[in-house]
Amino acid sequence: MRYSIFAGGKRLRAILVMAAYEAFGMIDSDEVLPIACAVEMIHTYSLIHDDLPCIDNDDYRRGKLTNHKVFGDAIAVLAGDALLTHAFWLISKSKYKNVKSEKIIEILEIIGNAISTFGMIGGQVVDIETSGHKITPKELEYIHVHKTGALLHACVYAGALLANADDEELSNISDYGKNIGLAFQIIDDILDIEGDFKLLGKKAGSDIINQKNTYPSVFGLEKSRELGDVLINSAIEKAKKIKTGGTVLVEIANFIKNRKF
Ligand code: GRG
Repeated sequence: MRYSIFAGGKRLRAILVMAAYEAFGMIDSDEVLPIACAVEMIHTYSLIHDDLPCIDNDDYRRGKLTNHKVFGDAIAVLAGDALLTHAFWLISKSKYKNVKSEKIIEILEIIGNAISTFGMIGGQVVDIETSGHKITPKELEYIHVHKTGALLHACVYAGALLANADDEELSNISDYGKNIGLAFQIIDDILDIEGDFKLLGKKAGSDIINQKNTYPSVFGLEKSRELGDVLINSAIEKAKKIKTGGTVLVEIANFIKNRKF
């Protein structure tokens, strides 16, 4: 668990929870940190499992050997399971940081749903089952929105919920999350073709080896970049609507667009 969680990574999901929370004028890091850490644990679990020989069979992640390469498949499966479980325990412990139980339940609902069969796992299943087959743009969007976008969306939504954002603000942040979520995976697809091992911390080209359907394989590189840009611009528009301060969310959207890792 420690090997993979402290292997590095951008900490984007934790940052999104905190940025959304702070966008609504909140600054109590004690309250938001358990949720931010929990989503990183969930994300790291998904990476450990995704790298397994039975899924993507990758040797490097975050610039280091993948978990199963160091500890073996059985411990890698269990490290992922334990990180996932630990995350929910950590969120429940927010009650000691004076977060109201009803708020904790709302956050559990949004994160639980995002990584369930209705979210990340559902997207991953369709991704695996359609590998090597021709799919429609709609099916591809389903995969990306669920496999990657759902957790990113849940991060900003959970931060906003914790900050007591009202319905209109929740709707804006939700659109922001959906847009950056899909854009993030489109850009990930592009980096899997053009990325550099030293910056990415993992080998590029894994999608082609695993016969994955990606935005570049369905739309071509140029069109994929355009689609990513449209989504990022829509996200920025929504962030700018947050009266209390969406500047950091705008910067994160731009970071996602320009990232090289
Ligand atoms: C249950 C066996 C089993 C497998 C499930 C849940 C799962 C496998 C896979 C989830 C899908 C997944 C891993 C999507 C990839 C999302 C993605 C683009 C990850 C890379 O995120 P970054 O770039 O990584 O933010 P860092 O290392 O910076 O945190």
